[in-house]
Amino acid sequence: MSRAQTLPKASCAHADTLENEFARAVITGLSKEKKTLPCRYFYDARGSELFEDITRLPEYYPTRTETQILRDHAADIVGEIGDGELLVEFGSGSSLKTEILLDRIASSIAYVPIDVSETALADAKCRLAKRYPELDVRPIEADFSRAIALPADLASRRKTGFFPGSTIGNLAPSDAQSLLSFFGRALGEGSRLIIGVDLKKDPRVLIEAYDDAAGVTAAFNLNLLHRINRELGGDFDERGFRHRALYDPAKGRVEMHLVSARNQRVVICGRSFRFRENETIHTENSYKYTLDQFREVARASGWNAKRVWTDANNRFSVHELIWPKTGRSVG
Ligand code: SAH
Ligand code: AVI
Repeated sequence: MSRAQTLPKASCAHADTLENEFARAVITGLSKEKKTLPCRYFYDARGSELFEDITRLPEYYPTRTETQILRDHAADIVGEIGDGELLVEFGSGSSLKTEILLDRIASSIAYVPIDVSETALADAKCRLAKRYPELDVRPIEADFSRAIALPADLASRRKTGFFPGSTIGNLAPSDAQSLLSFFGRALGEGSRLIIGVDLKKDPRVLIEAYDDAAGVTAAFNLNLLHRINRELGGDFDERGFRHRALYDPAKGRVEMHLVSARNQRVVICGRSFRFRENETIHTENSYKYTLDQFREVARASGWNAKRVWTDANNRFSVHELIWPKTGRSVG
């Protein structure tokens, strides 16, 4: 019998299928020698709000920089999107960057935002409906790494994928490669993917971006403990953990951790977890690439790298990838 099946349902207040998945992920992650929690669970309603606050922080350069790149090159980026096409966005969040593209698309298209955050999808759909009354918006609340059923009436359309925000950086390069292959197969032959990728830079800039002075990123990280308390009946004491961000130059990634301030025990779903003082829960990786490193991941996943746009300071990149028409095999 798997761990998931042995979870005591009664102690998990709202144990429907998705939350059982959450419970399974939390119990598996906290049972490891080096404790981890998957970063996709940051994005409950409060987490999605906190992420939007992060995007407006002076230290968090990625959103500002990518937005400017998209604005500067919008005409080139949307250039080929024609009538009847489908724009599929992975991890769409607020869909604010999408508006930069939509403002440039003259044709009648359909837009499929995919996200795990129900509230982010609902807010975005409501705003887009007002701003673009003609746009056919079909949100999908799902994990983009799982099989995604596109609406049947839209599935045969020519597709452009949009994956901004450097969310790809939250996966290890080998997982990023698999995810990109999966997107290629899902979008189909001849499709394009416009993907935002954060670039390697001075580690001090990186650390500040993930450990801002106002403590918003700390609140975003700690919110995961509130979510566990609320949805899984956990008894985390937020004051018992501190936010930490570090840059590992060998791995080329920013890591976020929650550091236990003391020896303590926490009960979740009826299970007890022991934390030593200074022991950490590793909650997120944010990999940074050079242009060539990312092109190599894209190439290995089966995509052809076409154009790339960057800002003047080479902080961030937006790549255009093409999924080949020949049906070549990918590993
Ligand atoms: N694309 C937006 C939001 C980036 S934040 C931007 O560029 O600003 C990352 C978004 O991806 C969040 O909205 C989060 O809910 C979503 N997300 C993270 N992991 C996901 C997954 N596995 N499946 C679907 N959505 C995911
Ligand atoms: C969504 N993702 C790319 C963000 C990042 O920069 O890794 C999430 C984030 N974590 C801390 N701040 C922002």
